[in-house]
Amino acid sequence: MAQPEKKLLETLNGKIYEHPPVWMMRQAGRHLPEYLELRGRAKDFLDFCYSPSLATEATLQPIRRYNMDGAILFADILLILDAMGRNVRFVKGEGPQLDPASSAADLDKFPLEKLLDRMSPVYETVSRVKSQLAPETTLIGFAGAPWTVAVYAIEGKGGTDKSAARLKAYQDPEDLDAILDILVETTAHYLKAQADAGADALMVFDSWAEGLAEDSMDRLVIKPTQKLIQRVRDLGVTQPIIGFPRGSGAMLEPYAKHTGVTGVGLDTALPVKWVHEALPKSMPVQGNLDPLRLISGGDAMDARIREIKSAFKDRPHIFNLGHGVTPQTPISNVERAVKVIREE
Ligand code: 1CP
Repeated sequence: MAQPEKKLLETLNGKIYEHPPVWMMRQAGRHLPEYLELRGRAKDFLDFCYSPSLATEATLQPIRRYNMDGAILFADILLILDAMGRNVRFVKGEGPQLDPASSAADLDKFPLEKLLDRMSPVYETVSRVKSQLAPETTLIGFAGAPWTVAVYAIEGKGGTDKSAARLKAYQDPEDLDAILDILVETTAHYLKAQADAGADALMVFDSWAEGLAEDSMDRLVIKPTQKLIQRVRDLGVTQPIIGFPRGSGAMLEPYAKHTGVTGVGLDTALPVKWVHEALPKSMPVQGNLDPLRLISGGDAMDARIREIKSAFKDRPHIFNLGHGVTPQTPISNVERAVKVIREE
């Protein structure tokens, strides 16, 4: 018997559906009571990510509840910095903290094989999830983009205005470039390991692409992403890759054209009609419902979902949010959104 199609994967391969496939960033996590229960079983968040049994279960929870078209590997973009020896801590209520890297040498302490081996529980999670997913569900592996991971490495924490990293890019450009190069190489191998373990598609999160000057966007986001995608392809990976340069604004256009990504994630602020005009007509897009719409729900949420669907009806489109599901989101609104997207 023929396998049922993976709608999400087919969309990345260029297919257009009347009702787009759907998944949501942070679909696993704190808005789900079953996640909170599971989370309590691990010593800390890193242990949780490095436990294939817990991470597999967290990946599958939103699939069981919502029957999403895509499952995203449960892990974190900061694991790679922990593997590099930056001692990543997730402090309750304060977000991630780590030992800041003062130069590229701080990120170059261990041989690549050792780093990749440290992250091997992640590949084990990918292969366990893959064996338990229905054949029509697409499994998405991911990593942080070089710039976003560099921001965490330099600042030593999240939620900043990124000025230390942006200033370093101006004042110490050679060292910043060396940091990005180390991250390109490590991340390429990390993504390849996820692809080899069974990921159907890959996503590169550039969560801190916002607020960069045009020349900085080119140098810190577009060029390193282009290098990363090229390196992943050189390693033999054929899976489609979604790039998500959050906050790129009009620089989405050169990002989409020059990085080599298969499709792009759209943040909430991007005007959908502009996106449709600016990007090549065959390029898949994913996004951009405001996550807060899922808290408020109601007819206004339904209407906005239909507007986004309609704007992208003539191109490959994966329905998603402009950023992650927030902890306050009522489950009933996520259920409702999925129904509206599928016109059920
Ligand atoms: O249990 C908890 O309280 C931890 C909350 C949490 C979760 C559920 C963190 C800490 N990470 C994750 C999982 C995660 N992170 C996933 C898989 C789950 C899913 O999406 O369903 C993914 C894809 C990520 C990626 C990630 N981590 C990004 C990129 C996406 C984005 O949100 O822009 C970023 C920036 C991170 C760093 C991070 N990890 C955790 C937090 C709270 C943050 C952001 C901190 C900051 O503001 O800097």
